[in-house]
Amino acid sequence: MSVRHHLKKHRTKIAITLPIAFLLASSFSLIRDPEEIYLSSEDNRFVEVGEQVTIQVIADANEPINVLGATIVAPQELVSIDAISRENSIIDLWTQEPTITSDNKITFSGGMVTENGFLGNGVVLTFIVIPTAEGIAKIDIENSEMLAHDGTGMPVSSSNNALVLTIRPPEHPSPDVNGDKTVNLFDFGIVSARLFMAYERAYDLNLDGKITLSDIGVLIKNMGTDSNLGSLAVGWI
Ligand SMILES: [Ca+2]
Ligand SMILES: [Ca+2]
Repeated sequence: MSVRHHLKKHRTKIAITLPIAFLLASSFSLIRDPEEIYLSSEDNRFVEVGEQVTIQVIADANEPINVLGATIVAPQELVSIDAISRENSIIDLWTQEPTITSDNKITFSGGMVTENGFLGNGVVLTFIVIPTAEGIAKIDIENSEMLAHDGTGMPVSSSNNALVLTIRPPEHPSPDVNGDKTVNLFDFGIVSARLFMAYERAYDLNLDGKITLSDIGVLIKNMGTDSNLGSLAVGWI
């Protein structure tokens, strides 16, 4: 069978399967650069206004480093940074202590005093943000730097990974109905089935007292906001 014939015969199947495969791949993506500083939320990243969200700054080094620093930037109109903890930090000596600035940033730098430098994956600091308004809050890392522990002190090439929080109004159920930290087709399947079942508040995503297609609409709007599918609008109404 020719490729063209195969494509023609299976056009519908391919048209449906490809986007699904892409969504699943982006949901389970484990691909990362070798050296990086990234943000990790211990909690679900689908959060509500007023909730405390704990975020860790993690350094991931595949070659030994002994100095690192960065600036964390959080959008002032959506979240406020509430507290910082240096507990269990891989940094032994802070050259710039992490503090919250008036423009909602945390800047820090420091070094690791060990014979072999730091290698692997470790917590740099932990901070808490409190969402203040509904929307998509991109918490970013700027000016990150990691220096090699090889006697040269040269910067190692590193990348940053931002964290995107999707903030819903207070008391609204999370669109991540199965609690696996992503909104995808699994959640879609669960809420779709609920259209035909007895009312449960946990699936009433727009909180209007009934489970309808509007709740599926909320779910779809929240799909893929953690991948690079583009900025999708979020709304609960
Ligand atoms: Ca989910
Ligand atoms: Ca509803």
